[in-house]
Order: sequence, then C-alpha cells, then structure tokens
Amino acid sequence: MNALFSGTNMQIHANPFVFECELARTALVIIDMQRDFIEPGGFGETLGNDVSLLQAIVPATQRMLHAWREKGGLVVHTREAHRPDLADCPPSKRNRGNPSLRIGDPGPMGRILVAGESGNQIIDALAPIDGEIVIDKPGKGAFYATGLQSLLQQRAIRSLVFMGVTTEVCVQTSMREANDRGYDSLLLEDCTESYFPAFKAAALEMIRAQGAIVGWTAPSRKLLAALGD
Ligand code: C5J
Repeated sequence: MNALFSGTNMQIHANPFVFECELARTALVIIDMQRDFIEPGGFGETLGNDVSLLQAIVPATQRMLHAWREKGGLVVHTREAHRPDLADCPPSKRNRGNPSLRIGDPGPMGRILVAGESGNQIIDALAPIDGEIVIDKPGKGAFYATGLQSLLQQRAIRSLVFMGVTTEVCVQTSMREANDRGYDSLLLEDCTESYFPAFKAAALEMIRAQGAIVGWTAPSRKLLAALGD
C-alpha cells in the first residue's frame, strides 16, 4: 500500500520518511510552468537550454493537477514575471544571462519574462482555472515580494506540495523560503525538472537530506494513491 487516506488526512510514503498532511490545510504550488521556460523562443532557450527536457513532465504534472482539483484542494500557480517598466528587475539580474536577449527585450513570444506577454503565460495544459491563485513573482522564490504568505495564512494552509520548474532554481528557492516560514513541503519528483539532470538529482538529495532539512520528495503516484486516484 502506497499511502493511507482517511477523510482529509493523508500519509504519503515519501523520502526520507512519511509526509503527513491534511488536504484542507495543504496547497498544491505549481512553480513557473510558463511558455518562457518550456517552449522554444522563451527565457529558458535564450540562456542556451534544451527546453524539451522540461516538456517531458507536463503529462504527469497535468494528471496531478486534475486529481488535486477533483478533491477540491487549493491550487497556487506562480509565474516569474517582471513589470513592463522593469522596476522590479534589478540590473544585477538583467545583466546576467544572454547579453543579446535580456529580460525585457523583445523575443519570439513577446518581451522576455515580462508580465502580460504571451511567453510569460502558463502553458495551456496547466492553465489556471477560476478560483486558483496566480502569483507573479519578480524573484526566484515564490514568497519574495509577493502576497503568497498572507494568502496561505488567510486559508490556514500548513503544508505545501510543489511541482514545476526548474528544480534547483525557482522550485528549490521557494521550498527553502517555505521551510523558513514554517511550512512542511513535499516535492513531486516526476513533476519537476531542470535543464541539467545532474542539478535535479542533486537538488532532490539536498532537499530531503539530514532528516528532511528542507522538505520531502516522492513520486507523484504516492500522492495520487493517497488521494484515492
Ligand atoms: C529560472 C525558474 N531557472 N523558474 N527560473 O531562471 O527556475
């Protein structure tokens, strides 16, 4: 048996040990599943990355999202997005990366990493629906300079389940921010990806090492089983 589901309490067989949470007190947080990272012509590709690696997690991520919605769980989507005037993009961030196609420059899907541009949207397969929270974040972490913490507090959320990209950058940063704010976090291993497979493997190890020093990891099938799917 992969997991136990009794009422709203779940025990998910995760690493390094069982992750316990209550559905009504848990949010599914989907980090930056945006065209800018996943499709050709966006920010990810401007940095020289092979975006097809990230596309591979879309089916598992979509399945998890649908199962979570079926149970009525809270869903939070994030987008790495800067204001059109780039007032929230420090030069130290803009000046790194690809010097001929920087954040805010016009690219094939509109201005790179700018809110409202078509490249900045969440991919169709995972598009938010009414009632779901969408957070635009100027940093790598989902809590920095956003209203996420107060939105979670208003809903008495205590645990977070993470999916999204990229594992060692925005996902791991967000999990570390969550950890410091007192949340228990689980990362679904087959619903997160990096442009660098070795970085993903290392990030998963770092997160769950030392008795879940940042959080837990598990394959999505363990959570699906806990949801009775
Ligand atoms: C990056 C992200 N990799 N969403 N952003 O710059 O991980």
